[in-house]
Amino acid sequence: MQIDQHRITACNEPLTAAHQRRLQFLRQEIPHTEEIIGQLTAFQVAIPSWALGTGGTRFGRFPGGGEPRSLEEKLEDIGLLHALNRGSGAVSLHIPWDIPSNAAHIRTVASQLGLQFDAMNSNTFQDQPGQQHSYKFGSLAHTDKATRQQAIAHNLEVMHYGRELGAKALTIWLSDGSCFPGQLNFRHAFDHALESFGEIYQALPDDWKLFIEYKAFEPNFYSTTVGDWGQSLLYTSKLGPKAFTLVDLGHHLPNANIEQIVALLLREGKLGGFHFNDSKYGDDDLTVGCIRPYQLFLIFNELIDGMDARHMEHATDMGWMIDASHNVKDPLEDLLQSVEAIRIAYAQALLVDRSRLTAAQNNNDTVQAQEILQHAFRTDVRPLIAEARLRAGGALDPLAVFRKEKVRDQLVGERGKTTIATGL
Ligand code: AOS
Ligand code: ZN
Ligand code: ZN
Repeated sequence: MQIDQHRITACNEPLTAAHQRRLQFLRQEIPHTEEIIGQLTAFQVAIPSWALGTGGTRFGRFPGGGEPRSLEEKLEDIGLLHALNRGSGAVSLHIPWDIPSNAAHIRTVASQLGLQFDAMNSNTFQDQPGQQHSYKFGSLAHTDKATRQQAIAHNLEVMHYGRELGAKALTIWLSDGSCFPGQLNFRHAFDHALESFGEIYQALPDDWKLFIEYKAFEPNFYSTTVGDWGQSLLYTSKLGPKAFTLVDLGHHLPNANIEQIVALLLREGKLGGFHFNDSKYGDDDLTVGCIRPYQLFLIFNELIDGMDARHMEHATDMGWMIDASHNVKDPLEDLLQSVEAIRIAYAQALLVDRSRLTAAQNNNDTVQAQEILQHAFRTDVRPLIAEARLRAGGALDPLAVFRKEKVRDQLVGERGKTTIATGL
């Protein structure tokens, strides 16, 4: 299904006067609203193909119905989100869950919906039917060379599909590690992973980037072979200029200072992409900004500071992706909330008065530095985001339109109640 543009316009109509009033107020408060609206319009967040169905935990899964049954239907879902919020015009695919049997057709479907292909994701954390060597004890870092070769070949295959679709990056999240002390030799595991990454890197097209994602634990619970940003940075530094570290917000040990990690990776020119989500404990699947919106703002504050220092384009010089999928919400409503939270944090960070902040820092005026940051964080920037959406043809209130138009009911009608998103 697609949402009729006229329906979006009709839903916007009764909200327009109040929106204009709020926007007008902000214009008086903030000198550069037009610039911020322009930056928001350019800023697109990629939706992961695996977030369109209900996630679940190892204790159960409660699918809500109407979930996409094919890659086309996954793109259709993201097209729905993008039509509403005009901020999720990209998709991050996963192989083998999303093998494009007809890449030309998939490209056409995506371009009709205004969607680009962001980073491709490989999967050597599961065994696939008919696979020769098991990944039970690892893949790219396995002790057995034949298993490593099989995992390398899989990553080359993912790049092949990505090239056919016009993607420009490969994300490797390597789940290899150990569950018990003594299970593996850390040094050998590192060497094996590095050698395997090296072979993949050699095959990477010149205009592609390789993202190495780190994660502290899960599925391994004693050691992870790419366990933190230091380890990822070691690999990406040794590999070369096309290799970058990817930060998934949920992959740190509790209370890690992610904004400082971001600042230093950017300083080294080695931050390539993001997986946004939120968490309270040790998970990586809650809606972006639902638990720690201030941390998200502080991360964006460092992103802008660091990217501007390197003359990077906010919209295009970083892979902006969501990575979250859980058990209780409608996945599409959840994604609308996540995209909104990301854009709010971005806009708030654009408000920070950087010259005053630098002056406060140089004068060691701790109080003033905090005031400057919190002033930006406490500004309600939602009218700017709504205006960016409105100008691009989107909804003033995407969630309200989603509910008013009964999008989920329509999807259930088309696809059935018991469909299960492929791959989940
Ligand atoms: C796993 O925890 C990582 O966040 C991955 O980035 C991702 O969820 C996975 O690759 C999905 O296929
Ligand atoms: Zn991730
Ligand atoms: Zn994760």
